[in-house]
Amino acid sequence: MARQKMTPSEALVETLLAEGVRDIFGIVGSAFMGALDLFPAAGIRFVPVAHEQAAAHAADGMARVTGRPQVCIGQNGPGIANFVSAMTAAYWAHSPVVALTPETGSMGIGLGGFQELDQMPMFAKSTVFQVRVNQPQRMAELARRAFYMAKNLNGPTQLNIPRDFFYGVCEGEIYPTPLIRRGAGAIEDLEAAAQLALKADYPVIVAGGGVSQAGALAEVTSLAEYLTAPVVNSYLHNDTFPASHDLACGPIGYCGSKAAMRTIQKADVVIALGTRLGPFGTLPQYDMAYWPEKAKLIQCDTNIEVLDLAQRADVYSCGDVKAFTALLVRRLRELAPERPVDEARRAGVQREKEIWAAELDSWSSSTRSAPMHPRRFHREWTRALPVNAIVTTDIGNNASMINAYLRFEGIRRHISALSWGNCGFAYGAALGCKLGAPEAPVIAFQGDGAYGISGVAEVMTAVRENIPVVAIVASNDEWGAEKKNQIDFYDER
Ligand SMILES: Cc1ncc(C[n+]2csc(CCOP(=O)(O)OP(=O)(O)O)c2C)c(N)n1
Ligand SMILES: [Mg+2]
Repeated sequence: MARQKMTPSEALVETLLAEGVRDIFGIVGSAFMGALDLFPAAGIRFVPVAHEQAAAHAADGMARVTGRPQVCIGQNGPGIANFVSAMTAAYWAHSPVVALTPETGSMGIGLGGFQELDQMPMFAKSTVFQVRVNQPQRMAELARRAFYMAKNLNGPTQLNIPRDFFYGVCEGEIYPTPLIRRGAGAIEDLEAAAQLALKADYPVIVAGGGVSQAGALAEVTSLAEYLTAPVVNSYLHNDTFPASHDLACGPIGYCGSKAAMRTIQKADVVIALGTRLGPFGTLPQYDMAYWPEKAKLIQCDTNIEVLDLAQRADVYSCGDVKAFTALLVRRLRELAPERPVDEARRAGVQREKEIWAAELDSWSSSTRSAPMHPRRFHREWTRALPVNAIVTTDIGNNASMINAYLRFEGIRRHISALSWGNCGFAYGAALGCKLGAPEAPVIAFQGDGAYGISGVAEVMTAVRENIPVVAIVASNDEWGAEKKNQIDFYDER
């Protein structure tokens, strides 16, 4: 589209359309009526929620299942302030949420009028890019920039708009933002990775969230099969390798799979794909310090800021996980075309999995029915999940316990609060997941405490907007995870 005269509200809405946005989550407010008024004509569905936190979680959930930027909007001041926690969840998840944040009118900024708050500082640490529309004429350009940065820096962005700047006349050019390909990273790094992987006695792959985001499952599977390398999922990313695969060991980290942790303990080379290897995800578990400190480490991630962060590696590659892994496999096949399957290693993995399955089973077989033992409950409901189900998970004792039970066969299925760890994530995120993947059954799993923070109110949203998600609430009448701290460390007070 060539440059055209339009209102800034039109420029914004046209930009949203160019980016493929069809749903926007938020709560109505006088600050953005001009844009809101255009949504129906543009075919954009405005999904009103009960609390703005859920709007940002829904945009995040939708972004994570679609892989495309998604949008939330709210009233200046108190509405926008309610986004903060959810935006931070999206930030640590590298999820492209674009927050449209109308603010006090340009002529009133600083006067202490109605609903005033400087809205930039509070998102400074939870966005990859922020911009204030400083001239209404720049609406299309800056809105486009917010999408460009969300897509290419893999994280939430903020477009802050003085509320009077929705009106008037501007000239804008509308076109979709490009996705800049990263490629496989530097060829030298790829070669070093191939040499290291080839020499490994016991290579183990850590499949992080980046495997989902890059759509790299086929490539990671080829790499695992070529090397006969067991694969562990990073913490709260149980969907980054098919659970039924021979070489799948399940997740490391809090309440994860002992088979995964015992397996990675044996590694002499770890290939970390799309993970920052955050400290919370490698902490000792089940009294086991499983992280192989002496192993050589290869780390590939598209986000340069997560390399050399929590773990020092021997080979780094800043590249797209899919492209990197594909080329790594190709290079390995060149170097050693006839590499046989390591049957002993495969059998060893099988054995670890059987031992862990039997142990988990023994914890989960209580026959008591009222109240049912939580582990029995978790085993039963996770077994009943359809194979294409998407599960959003919250934070709490039960939400953590299910890490050992949740199995997925495909990517973009396990959508969790991750290291932000906020109670109240699951239900709002599930609303967005359902709109992003309408064919999939979507289950929001949380404790009763977390459900009270956000879920209960958002049931009104789900019913009114006809967004059929299933809430599973582990109701134990307690903030269980914190009660556990009081029991364990405060003499049961
Ligand atoms: C927003 C927020 N507030 C408080 C906490 C601290 N916290 C962590 S787990 C937890 C208890 C969760 O209780 P519930 O959802 O009922 O799950 P349960 O542990 O009982 O399974 C709390 C309060 C948090 N993580 N996030
Ligand atoms: Mg509880």
